[in-house]
Amino acid sequence: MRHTFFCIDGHTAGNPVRLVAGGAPPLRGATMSERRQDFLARFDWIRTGLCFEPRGHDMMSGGFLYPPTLPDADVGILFIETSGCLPMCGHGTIGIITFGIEHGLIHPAEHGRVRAEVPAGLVDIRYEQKGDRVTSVRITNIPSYVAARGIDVDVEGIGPLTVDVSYGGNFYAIVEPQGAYAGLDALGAARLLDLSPKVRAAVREKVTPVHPLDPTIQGVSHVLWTDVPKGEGAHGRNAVFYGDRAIDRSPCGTGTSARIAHLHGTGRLSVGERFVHESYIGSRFTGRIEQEMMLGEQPAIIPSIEGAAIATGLNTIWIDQEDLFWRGFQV
Ligand code: PYC
Repeated sequence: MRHTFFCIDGHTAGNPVRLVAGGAPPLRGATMSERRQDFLARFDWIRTGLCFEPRGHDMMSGGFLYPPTLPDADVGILFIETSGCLPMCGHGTIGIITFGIEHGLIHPAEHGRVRAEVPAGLVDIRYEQKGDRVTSVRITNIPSYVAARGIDVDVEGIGPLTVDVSYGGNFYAIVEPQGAYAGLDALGAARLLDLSPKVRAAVREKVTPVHPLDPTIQGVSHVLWTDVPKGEGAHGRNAVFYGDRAIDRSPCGTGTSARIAHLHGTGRLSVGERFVHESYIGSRFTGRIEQEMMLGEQPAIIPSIEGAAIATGLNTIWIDQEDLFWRGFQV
């Protein structure tokens, strides 16, 4: 049996976004969070088939559009990537909104504004358009907060590290320069890829953060290595590790949100301040703290992140069950 998926491929700040415009499976669930669980239980082969080799690669990510379940949302988004279905993905949202508006797949009630229901909550998005091009997308993200501080780990290959955990739509272990970690360039991509899963595993042994309002969102999934910026006008640089072998080519939207919450929580960034974040390859997102708030008992902030995406082409992808690798593979 052959399944057909009509995709718009592109990238946000260098990281891939595959918007699956045709072929989304019907999902059960009263919220996008419940639909995410349903997709993972019944249709995960679509994610692995579209994201893993031979149709994807280690960094592949994207998403599907659904009618929202919330009355004040314009669209629902389900994210897919190599590690699973993220509760929220910033670079993915920037790409999906850009391609969705440019190709007439999203019909917002108000021009220049999309309210998107993602599994982690409702995000308010403003976009700028010149002609048929969306040139910029700003996401007012879900509440972000510091989940744990001062976790000591001893990681083979780099030694002792003290890390914090912060939430920006996913839970991040945040590693600042210290001890044997002298910055991104001193380490290099190959060592980052080798060390990050070990850091993540060591942090997971010590702490399992659980979202205060949605217990299906739990556990450290990403590692964010921080550094001083390279370019003029930037305030920080990062490498975000996700999945099993990926370093985000973009500055990572949820990672930037988590980092902003972390800087705020440690007294280094105030409400209203901008934070220009550079990725490993030098692309940028501009973050800002919009407001402080409480998430249940948890002090949190609302961050915004702004960036741009560009489509690279249309892609009709077949997943044919006659194909030995119809579910995809990772080496
Ligand atoms: O932009 O939020 C993001 C993201 C998560 C994983 C890769 N990118």
